[in-house]
Amino acid sequence: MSKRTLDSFFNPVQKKTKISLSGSKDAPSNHHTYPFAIPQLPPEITDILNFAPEAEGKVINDQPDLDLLYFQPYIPSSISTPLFEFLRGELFFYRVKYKIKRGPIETDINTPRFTTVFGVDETSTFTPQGDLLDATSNKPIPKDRYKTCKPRPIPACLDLLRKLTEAATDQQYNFCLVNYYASGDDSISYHSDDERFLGVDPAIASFSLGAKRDFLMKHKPTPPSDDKSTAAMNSETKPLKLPLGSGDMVLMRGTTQSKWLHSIPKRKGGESGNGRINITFRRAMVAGGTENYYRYNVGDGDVLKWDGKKMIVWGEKKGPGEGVEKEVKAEDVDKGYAGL
Ligand SMILES: O=C(O)CCC(=O)C(=O)O
Repeated sequence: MSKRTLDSFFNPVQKKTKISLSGSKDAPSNHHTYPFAIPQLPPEITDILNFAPEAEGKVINDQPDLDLLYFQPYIPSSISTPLFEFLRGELFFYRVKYKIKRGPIETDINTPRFTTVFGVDETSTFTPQGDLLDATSNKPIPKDRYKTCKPRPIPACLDLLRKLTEAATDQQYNFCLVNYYASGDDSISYHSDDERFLGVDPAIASFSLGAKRDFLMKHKPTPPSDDKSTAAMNSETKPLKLPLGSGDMVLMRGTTQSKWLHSIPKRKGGESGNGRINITFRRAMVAGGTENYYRYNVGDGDVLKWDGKKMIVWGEKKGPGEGVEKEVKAEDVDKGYAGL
């Protein structure tokens, strides 16, 4: 039996499912927490997206504790650029700043990429009108459930991809995080998405659109032991490198988050200056997860929007059609990822 057939046998999660959702004739997605409405995907994109994944996922589990399903690509190649352009042009983003305290030392962090987030943990659900209900009682949530953030529903343009991904991966997701790396100066440091609010061994589906960027992975340090494979992991071996192209998707599952770290390092030259979008779907279990995601991906700074050439501060218009106040450059220093 070929490797591919064996993989499909042991990982019977790659289903081609057609989910019909409305196209651009419907109203844009809006919510009282959105700075502006987000249009529906045009039918030219949805019609083809419905047939994702384009390629069969390849299992990568030949290293200790690693379990990936790598789709090259997942999003059909004919629509990966239009989808990238659509999301960059229509979503609102943030450049989040925050402080972290390690012992007595407080450090200012400038997140070295643009971020945005949608969704709510599984203790709450949105009604079609966008009101939050308790997931168990179906009654309005207590006023103090979310103290530091206002959760907002996933807009239709990302919810279609979420539903397709749920069907293809046999997982459920209630959060969508979006990163925009404007240039090779934007990055995400080595970290793992192993927060307790995601539960044990979370599955995270991670999509790439736009410029190709390297996704590096390395095993977390393990306690000293005589075991040769452990010693090999601890020595500075070369990281695993996945050169993620437009439309690719990596499903990280099993012990990948608890045992491995991943990053998108800064890069000079190449196509990174054309911009890259990353979309991750995850499932948060408790309200603390919702607070965390909004704190580190929305924060309390300006709303930013793509003006066709660059990200600008949105909402400081001087007159009709004039929105340019201040260009936001990728100039921040990567002081480390502290996405807890
Ligand atoms: O941009 C990527 O591919 C990785 C994003 C990531 O690691 C994260 O959002 O936690």
